[in-house]
Amino acid sequence: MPALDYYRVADLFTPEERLIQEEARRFLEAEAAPHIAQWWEEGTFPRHLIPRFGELGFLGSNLPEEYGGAGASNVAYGLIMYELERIDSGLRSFASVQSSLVMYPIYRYGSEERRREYLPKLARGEIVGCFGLTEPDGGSDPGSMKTRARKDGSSYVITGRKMWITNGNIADIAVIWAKDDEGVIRGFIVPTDTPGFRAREIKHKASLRASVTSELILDEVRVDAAQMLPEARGLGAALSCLTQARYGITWGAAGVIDAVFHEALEFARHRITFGRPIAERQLVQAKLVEMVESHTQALLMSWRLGKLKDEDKLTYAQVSLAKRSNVRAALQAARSAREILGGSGITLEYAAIRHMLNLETVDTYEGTYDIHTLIVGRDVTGMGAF
Ligand code: TGC
Ligand code: FAD
Repeated sequence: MPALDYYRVADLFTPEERLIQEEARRFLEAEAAPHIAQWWEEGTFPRHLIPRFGELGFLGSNLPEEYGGAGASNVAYGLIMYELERIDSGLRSFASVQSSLVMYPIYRYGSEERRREYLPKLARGEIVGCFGLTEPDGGSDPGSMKTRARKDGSSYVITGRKMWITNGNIADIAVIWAKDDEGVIRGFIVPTDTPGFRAREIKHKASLRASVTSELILDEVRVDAAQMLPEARGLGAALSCLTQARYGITWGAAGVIDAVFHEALEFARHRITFGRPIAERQLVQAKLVEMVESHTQALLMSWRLGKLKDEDKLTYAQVSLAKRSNVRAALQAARSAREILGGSGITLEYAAIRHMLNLETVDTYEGTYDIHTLIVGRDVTGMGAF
């Protein structure tokens, strides 16, 4: 199935970017699409795909090759996220966390020794990382975190709890954000086999079921001071990682609209009611056109953000606008597709309801819809309303 592309946005991609997208689609159609509904229903993440993601350059694709990245453009990175989320938000979440929330902070804020130690293994998918910022008392305001890192000789001793952590139970390392003795937020690379570190998987999710979500409990976890990210000082460092991940999510949301549009269109062409295919009905066409419209807007926004990012001109509020808009548009598209499918749409035989339920998480994590409204609101008025 060719990608939905009403305005020929792909003409703006380089040949290399188009090739990366085609290869990702070919692989995911063969290896993930036939099984994703089952993984989702069983509540399992396909761990066997992790090294394959590494081989294909899905992990840290926009980081330099000398650290194991693929040195690809930000648009190419986005297109990989588009293809992953076109299959399922859980697959994209895995890659987002590994690339933008684990590799990026180590690359951007880590010492040269830690970069060389961890980045190539993370890029190959030999080890898995997770990112612990959110705490049980409220994720929207991470500056109020309670986790503490007490300096003790040449070590830091970390105590606290992190909630809703993607990859938590399958991670070999966790990037943990904690306040030091001066109350400054610092980032630490914590091997998950360190005594005092525990991960508890969160079960019974009705969303993002093909993804591992965990609570992390750190009880006097002692790490060498060399595990700290020396250049990360203050909340802004942690938030800068979110900007990278949110950028990828804007592309992933467009991928979902592509998936649910094609599914709904195919169904509508063949579903006969009152003697005619429902695709001939104006009310059904209106829903399909809204999907094409929101996909076109989402793709153009993401592509423009990618170019601004390549030119180092991107602001985090610009990313917030697209995260907010593209994810909400994808959620609406998935709901409309589910509606077009009628009763069939409530089964996992079709992807619409799985995407719809996944997107309830995507609309909330990485900053809720309302928090992104307030981020852009502050940017345009100069007045914070948090
Ligand atoms: P505030 O005063 O706004 O910011 C503190 C400093 O940070 C700077 N900053 C950013 N820098 C880069 N990127 C961003 N996105 C930034 N946002 C803010 C800011 O300029 C400031 O710098 P400086 O030099 O002046 O100190 O801090 P605040 O405490 O008022 O918080 C503001 C707020 C609400 C925007 C922020 O806390 C926020 O974004 N909250 C939402 C939290 C969130 O998104 N959590 C996500 C957790 S990770 C996750 O969900 C992973 S899901 C898996 C997946 O990605 O697939
Ligand atoms: P709260 O912050 O308690 O917000 C509750 C409600 O209040 C929301 O509707 C919010 O918009 C609203 N609200 C809050 N403050 C304001 C305000 N000032 N004005 C108006 N409304 C407001 N976090 C990580 O650190 N790492 C991960 O890997 C990760 N993965 C996740 C995976 C899943 C499946 C989920 C569900 C979450 C994940 N998160 C992760 C956490 C996620 O980022 C948080 O859930 C999110 O930031 C919201 O925090 P909260 O759930 O505590 O809601």
